[in-house]
Amino acid sequence: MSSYQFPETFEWGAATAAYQIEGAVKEDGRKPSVWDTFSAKRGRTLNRDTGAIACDHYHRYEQDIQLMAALGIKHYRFSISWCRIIPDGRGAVNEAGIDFYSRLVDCLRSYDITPHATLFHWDSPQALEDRYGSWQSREMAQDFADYVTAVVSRLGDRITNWMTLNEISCFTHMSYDVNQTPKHAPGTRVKSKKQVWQTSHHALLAHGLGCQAIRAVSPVPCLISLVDNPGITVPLTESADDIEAAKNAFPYHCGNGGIIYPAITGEYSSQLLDQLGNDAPDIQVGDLDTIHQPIDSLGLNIYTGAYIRAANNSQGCEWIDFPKGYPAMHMPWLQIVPESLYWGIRHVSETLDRPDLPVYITENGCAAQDEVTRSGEVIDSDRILYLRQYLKTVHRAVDEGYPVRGYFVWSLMDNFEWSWGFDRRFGIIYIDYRTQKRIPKASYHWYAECIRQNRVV
Ligand code: GBH
Repeated sequence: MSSYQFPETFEWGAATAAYQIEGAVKEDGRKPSVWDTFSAKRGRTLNRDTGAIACDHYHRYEQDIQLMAALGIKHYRFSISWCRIIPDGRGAVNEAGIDFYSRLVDCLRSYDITPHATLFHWDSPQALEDRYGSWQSREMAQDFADYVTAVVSRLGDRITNWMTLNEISCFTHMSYDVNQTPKHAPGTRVKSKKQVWQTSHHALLAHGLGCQAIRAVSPVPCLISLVDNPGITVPLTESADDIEAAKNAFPYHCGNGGIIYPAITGEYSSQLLDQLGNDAPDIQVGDLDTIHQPIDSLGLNIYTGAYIRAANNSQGCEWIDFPKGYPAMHMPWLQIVPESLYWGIRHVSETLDRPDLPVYITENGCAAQDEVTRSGEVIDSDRILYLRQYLKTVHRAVDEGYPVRGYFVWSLMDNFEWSWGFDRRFGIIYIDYRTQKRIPKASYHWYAECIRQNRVV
């Protein structure tokens, strides 16, 4: 019948993260995360914004869930805050913290919306930063697993879709750096690249131990996924040579070979290890087995891509710079490359030796310079333009038989955009931060129509 139709089973959703929306940072026993500490320091976030109040979702979740229901999504991806559950990072469980997520989940389920919970979206407990430098220490992996045990044993009767860690590189390689002050919390200068790779290795161990903990304590069968933001290599033309070049470039790009490869294949990619030499992390006996746990799906967060073409050099490929004036959305890194979704799904499926592994787009979306009109609307036709083009390439992947199961737009609502504070808006719902009023944008209404018709409109 109509074009761009998705299968009936396709899962439409929206995503958020705890520190970016909840606020209420001192309530019900929560203690600081590294992002509270970092954003309170001068010069770390734009306008010195912090997540102290953010969207006040902690108090307004019912209203937000009503907006999800009106949108028509049946799947909601959110994250759980470690420092609400175990405020000191290790030790006593704060039942009041559990209660918040329990209420949230019950409310979601009363609207027939399936919860997909991310167990860690960058907000490490400050207490563990003070104790041993958080991800610099191997101890962080076991503390994470203990926190996971606390959550899953209490909420696992009602949450059956678990995501371990969101975008390992963003809270390791963007948080610990040798040459500059890192843009992400805790913002630690370290002496060597090897130390940086050690932090992501510890995060991989946390993923592995976290998976084991979930399987051990979940009271019912559940699904586990790892969420990553691989750099996506897109063939400049779709000639056979450029496609081959883009595929070969994939394990080299942005450390892909050091995050999803070990998690899915049990090995750091050989290309990456050659590149790293002495900067490679120390890997203890058994680590790769711990990291390489069976998972049920891979979540991909994709916003943009890099164009690649075939070349006569040792790697057989060339990275193409974006020309001046290339279309981009409201972030310096957010060039519009719609095919990045299609190629992300395809490269994962073809290069990780797991062609059947289900894939979700766990984040895709963009920042735009939204303004409220006199009549009180936000008409973000630019975001619709972006989303429509990207979704069409997800459809292409479905059409060609790649195992892509669902799509979560980033984000349900405008929120604390990390070092950019509230200056950048990624939501399909506008937040007026002075009044906390929610205004569904035009893109919200457009997305509702896609969901209703189960196709890209
Ligand atoms: C996601 O990360 C996050 O999961 C989410 O919390 C966030 O709100 C959303 O994106 C929007 O940013 O500054 O040139 O070094 C996206 C992955 C990885 C994209 C780091 C930007 C930095 C490029 N991001 N990357 S640069």
